[in-house]
Amino acid sequence: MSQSDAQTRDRVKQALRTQRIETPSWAYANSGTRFKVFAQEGVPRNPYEKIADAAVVHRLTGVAPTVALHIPWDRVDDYADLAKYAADQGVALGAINANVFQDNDYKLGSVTNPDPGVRRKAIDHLLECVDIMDRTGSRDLKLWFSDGTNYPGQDDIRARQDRLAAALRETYDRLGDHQRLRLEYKLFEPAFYTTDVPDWGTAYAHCLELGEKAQVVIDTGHHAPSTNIEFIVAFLLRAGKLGAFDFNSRFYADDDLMVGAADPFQLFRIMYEIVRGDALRPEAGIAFMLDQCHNIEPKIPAIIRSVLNVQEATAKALLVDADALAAAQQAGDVLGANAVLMDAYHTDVRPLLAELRTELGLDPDPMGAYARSGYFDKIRAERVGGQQAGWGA
Ligand code: RM4
Ligand code: MN
Repeated sequence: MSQSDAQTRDRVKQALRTQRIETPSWAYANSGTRFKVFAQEGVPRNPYEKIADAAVVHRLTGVAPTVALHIPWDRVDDYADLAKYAADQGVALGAINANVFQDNDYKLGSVTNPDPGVRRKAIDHLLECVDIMDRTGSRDLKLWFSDGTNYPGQDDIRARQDRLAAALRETYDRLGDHQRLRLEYKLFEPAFYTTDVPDWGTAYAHCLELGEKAQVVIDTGHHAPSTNIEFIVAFLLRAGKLGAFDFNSRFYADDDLMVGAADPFQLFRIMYEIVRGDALRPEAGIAFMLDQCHNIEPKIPAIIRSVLNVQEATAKALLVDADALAAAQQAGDVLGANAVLMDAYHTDVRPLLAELRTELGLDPDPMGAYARSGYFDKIRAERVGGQQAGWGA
């Protein structure tokens, strides 16, 4: 290995040491499609057991120290106690995800509903989520709205934007100094004609109007086919308005498959823009979260695999030779510039990541370590009786 190779490895490993990936409580629970939820053995029955599983992922990967909660799925009487339990397990509570999409009252929308009483109920839930953040010490309130309409003429598109803006303003004004509002968009579903926050432009415009503490969430599964997501990353980072990722993979729509499974090259291109924008460091304030469902595969190893996929894409992005790339771009060397990027993408970074884990005192092979740990046999034996957690639980 030449001296510059050794320097590159050190630089890449140093950056990877600072990387943090947040796992979602709901990914540990049962999930499915609208056709069937296939129950699995050993699945958590309450938020405490979800946190125990998340702690296992962190212990094995070393880079997943926080767990996102979903309210009301993770509602408990004593959030301080839940936060303490998490700390005892070696993790912390992360983003609080509001849920204004699973109540009969929300049939025609939540914060954009034509009925002011329903809007009040929805906004009160968002404010309750900020109260919970005060108790859990969470920094981020993540908002996704299923609001929209199914038929032309069903409701006034413009009035719904006014209602959305008013709800966001009231919620934003309730945030503490260190709290932030993250607004997520999604192209369609469950509404099929109009969606009130369908794209990054809409989310960006609302966040701009709200102020500094409001930023956009990119859920990688929430775009039309062929959308250039790395362009959105570059644009929002430049504007200081990229707040978070919900990582997952899609083949068709909002599939929620493991990140990096459908298109590892896209994940690399996204992570390259993150590296280019110097946004990997935790101080840059971007929350890198997973938002996935493991319907047919075992959940904990799937989450470990997802964390490793993000890590591998990041390592490759860090390997891009920035000087060579800039020189080729300046010289108008189209093929040369492309080759610099592809060289990094084609590098097998798994040995480097194994080396990094060994240096951190971890098993170099987290998937194998999980299989050998006996944890699954333990939870399968212990978690009998009670109600397994899942959507709506
Ligand atoms: C939505 C969106 C949100 C997630 C819910 C469960 O489609 O992606 O982030 O909280 O699903
Ligand atoms: Mn999401």
